[in-house]
Amino acid sequence: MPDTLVLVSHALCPYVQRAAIVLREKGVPFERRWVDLADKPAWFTAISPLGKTPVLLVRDEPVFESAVICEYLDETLAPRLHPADALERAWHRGWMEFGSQVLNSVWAYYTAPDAAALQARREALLQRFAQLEAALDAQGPWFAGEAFGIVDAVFAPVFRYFDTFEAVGDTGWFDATPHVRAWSVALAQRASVREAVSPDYPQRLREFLLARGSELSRRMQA
Ligand SMILES: N[C@@H](CCC(=O)N[C@@H](CS)C(=O)NCC(=O)O)C(=O)O
Repeated sequence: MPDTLVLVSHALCPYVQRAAIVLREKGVPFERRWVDLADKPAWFTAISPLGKTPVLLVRDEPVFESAVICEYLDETLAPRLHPADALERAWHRGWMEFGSQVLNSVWAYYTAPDAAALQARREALLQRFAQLEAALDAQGPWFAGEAFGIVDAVFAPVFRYFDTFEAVGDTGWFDATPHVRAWSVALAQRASVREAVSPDYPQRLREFLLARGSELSRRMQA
């Protein structure tokens, strides 16, 4: 009898998407339980020590922190997404953490209070993309070549922000990094990535960005 898996989710959370992508890549059924992070219910704070999504309930036992959830799923369910070699695996884990740092920089970007901060934070992100350009397998389609891995699941939700930024006229993100662009395009087409969010995600993200009161919000309104 397979374990019952419940992914406690927030509609816009990129860390939740990582776990949803890995679950879909594993081909296992799972249930979504949605939570409003602006009004956390008691059942949620009881199972999430840091008050954050995602939490994966495995036979009702909570596993928290997205990287831990992805690693747990990879250790317990086929097919293996991490490389078999320990040194390669360590390298992939480093790039997973890099993905979390890029998410922090994305947050800094869309909350930038003025034009100067927005520009400085854009340049910081472009520098991260240049580092990725040098690190990834130029042949693609995935980060490490032909095998889709957890690093891919980590970066797919990162790139989703840039689809929305580009859609609102904030363009040119990948002009200097063609391999990162190709990687992001391949990720956007992958079924596990598409299904990690609900169809209204782009609209919800737009509303969320507009409501930040930031320089980007003002440019979106203009
Ligand atoms: N390090 C955590 C980060 C998760 C995280 O930041 N989740 C956000 C939503 S995307 C959250 O739950 N924030 C609510 C809060 O901090 O109160 C992970 O990788 O799971």
